[in-house]
Amino acid sequence: ASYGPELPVTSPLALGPVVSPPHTVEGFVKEFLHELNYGQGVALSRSSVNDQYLASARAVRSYLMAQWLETQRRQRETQAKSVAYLSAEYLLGRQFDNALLATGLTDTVEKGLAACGIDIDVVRAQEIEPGLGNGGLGRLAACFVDSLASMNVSAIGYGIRYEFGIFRQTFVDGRQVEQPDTWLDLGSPWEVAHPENSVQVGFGGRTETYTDDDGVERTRWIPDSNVKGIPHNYLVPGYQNGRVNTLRLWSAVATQSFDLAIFNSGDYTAAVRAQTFAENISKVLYPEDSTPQGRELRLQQQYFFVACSISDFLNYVLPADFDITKLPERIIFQLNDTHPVIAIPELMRVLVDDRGMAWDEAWAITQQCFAYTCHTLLPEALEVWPTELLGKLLPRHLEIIYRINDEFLAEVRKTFPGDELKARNMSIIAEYPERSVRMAYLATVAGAKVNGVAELHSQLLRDKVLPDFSAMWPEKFTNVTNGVTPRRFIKLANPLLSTLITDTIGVGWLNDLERLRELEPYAEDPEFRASFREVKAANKVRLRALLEQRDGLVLPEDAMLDVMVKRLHEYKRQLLKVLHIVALYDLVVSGQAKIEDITPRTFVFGAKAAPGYRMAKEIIHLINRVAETVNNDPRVDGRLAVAFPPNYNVTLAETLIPAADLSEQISLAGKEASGTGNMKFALNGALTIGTDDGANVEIRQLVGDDNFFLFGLSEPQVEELQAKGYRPSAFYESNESLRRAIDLIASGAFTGGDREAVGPIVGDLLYNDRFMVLADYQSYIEAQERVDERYADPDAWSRSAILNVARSGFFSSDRAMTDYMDRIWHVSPRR
Ligand code: B1H
Repeated sequence: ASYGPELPVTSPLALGPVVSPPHTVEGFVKEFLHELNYGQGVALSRSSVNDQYLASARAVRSYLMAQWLETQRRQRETQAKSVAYLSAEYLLGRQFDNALLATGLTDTVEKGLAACGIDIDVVRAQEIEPGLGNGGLGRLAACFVDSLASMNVSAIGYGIRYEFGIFRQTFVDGRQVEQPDTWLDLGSPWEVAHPENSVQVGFGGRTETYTDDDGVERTRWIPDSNVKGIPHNYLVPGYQNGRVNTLRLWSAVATQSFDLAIFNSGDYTAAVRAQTFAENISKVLYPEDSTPQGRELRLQQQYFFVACSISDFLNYVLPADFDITKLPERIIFQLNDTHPVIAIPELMRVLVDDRGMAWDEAWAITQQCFAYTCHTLLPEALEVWPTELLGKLLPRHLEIIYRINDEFLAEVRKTFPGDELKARNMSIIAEYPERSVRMAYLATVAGAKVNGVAELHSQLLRDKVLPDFSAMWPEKFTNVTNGVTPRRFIKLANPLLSTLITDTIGVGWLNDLERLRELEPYAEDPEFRASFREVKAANKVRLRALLEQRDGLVLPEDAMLDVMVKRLHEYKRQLLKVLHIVALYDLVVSGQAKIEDITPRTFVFGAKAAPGYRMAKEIIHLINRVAETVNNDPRVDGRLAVAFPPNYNVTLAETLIPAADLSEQISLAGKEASGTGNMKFALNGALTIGTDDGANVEIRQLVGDDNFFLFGLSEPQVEELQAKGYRPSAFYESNESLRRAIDLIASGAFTGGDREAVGPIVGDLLYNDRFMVLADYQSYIEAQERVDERYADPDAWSRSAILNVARSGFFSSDRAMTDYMDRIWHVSPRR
């Protein structure tokens, strides 16, 4: 067995390596029919599309299995240092095409299915993507595990198998309505569950001290309830390199022992309630992005998955005779934001309480086994847990955190003698407004390294969020700029561009993305530019067809495609985009501009709002109302159009991004940690209009100022304006176009005369405007005029677009993984 205790193989029939089915059309068809007939239990002639999808997926999976088993065998043999990525989210996207690409089976399977009378596209469309993440943070985790496998790095991803992923978004009268994401309903062919390798995790109860057999005083935790974590393995194939890594996601179920105790007490309903308590833990993904909910269930989720993961790694992945004092030579746990930070006291608890290690030795080990990535700058997004809640749910962990803090504060007082304020500011425990644990501080104290996700973000993290820590431990802080996987976001998403690239520079660029540089000279080649434009045009045709079939949306032909897709958040400033659209609309309907003088543009939005985020939902409503009005106004004549397809997800992104001309990355400077959509657009030949924020800064530096439309305040200018007192109404009063746009919205022109419906938005813009939409308005409009000018010259535009592709190779997640390996993990790829 690959996972769990090994079996002695007694029969010669069972000896020898596991072999994959032959990579031929016949080989696949045989495997497929086997899965269909014996797995699904249907004849081909009677099979449903779902049967066909499940059987194809399982057939494809069986090609990966031998490699997966071999990857693990080698790992057991070499015991190389591994990376364990701990993340509460993995926004994987569809698996089918990715598995085909990794195995090189795309054509074989297409032909095999065709031989059975099945259209592969129909099968593809049957897959519901596992939406086990909210946005950039979850998608980043998915890109990273892809890159680790593709670079032949020994790595394992740990997370939660949510029964319901990110909600399905629908619009009712323009307002967001959430539907549960029932992604598991029709079967989940990509996972392998191992209930026999389940892990038990405790909650609640109390701690007690006792004297062990050697007369040593020890502490133990006596939980008052527990749940069982069942691992579900997902295969993470490297890109055509024979490695298949593991993503292990945990689902929670009730334990028998716990239930039995209650059953025996005769309280049936209490027993069922216990069952519900357990199963709730992995029930649903919290749909907040960038602002955590301090709910008890969320802390339960966090502890549940990290406790399962640490136990799994120590007890199943490591050999039974492993010398635990050597743990740092074998593993580094990378903490994806603070969500898994409770793993730090958990490892301490396991080492000290369960394994009898001395505190100081355990702490020295723990400090080498964790590294922490911060993904935010917004103060409200930094997770804190009230000590009352933490102590109730995890009493032993709270004690451990207190001791870590005591020893840390002693160190602070030694480093900054007499500075009690410093000690209070740096304390892991905050006293106001409520005694609570600052998870980012805990991660910084315990972690070997702390990194931000783009240069600007890492700098602000050091200077603004954790200045005292970076003064105390400057060498702890580093940057790793995010990246995206070119396999999914170029090769799979944009096959036409991929073919053009390969035809031009040859193969090999997909796992050596800096090679896109070789395209640079072709920016001057009229023939190449024409081919490049053809690719873009074909991708637009593909998008039009999809949106028509998916949502009944009919996009105009031959317009600039101006795209803003990301979570709905005030700091990302979808409202600034709305103001631009409204201003253009106003120019037309007021007769200030002739419609023929307006560059035809189709604006596409994609955005989910956290269900409890009122303002975000109001903004969604406004966008839908503006879309309705603009699209149906005969004076506009279809030259401006707004499309807001519901339920933006990875699958839609893969068709939308390759079709885009213009990428909107317009957050207020200093608020977007990095962004990763920005990278996907640049790599697919869209030009960016953006602020100097997050990774935009690096995109602009790489592609060049001429090929990037920069606008807006810089981060220091934002600070300055804030300090001297920002008055949004001053901008409203002094800028006519802005005033007209806001007045038009306020008049109810887009809401059928209903002014109340837009009251909250207008009021906030004029009297609060925390993210300085009005301050950046003029600069944004001027940048959009530069966009129109460039677009009017197709050769100039294509030249810039090609240079965006050629110069964005840096944003491969392979490069990000190399940076993590060099700066943080100190592991290297296998040969
Ligand atoms: C990012 C989150 C996030 N930053 C809390 N923070 C969550 C915070 O469920 N929660 O409570 C969920 C997600 N997500 C994003 O991370 C940043 O906003 C992006 O700028 C960045 O590109 C991305 C990946 O680093």
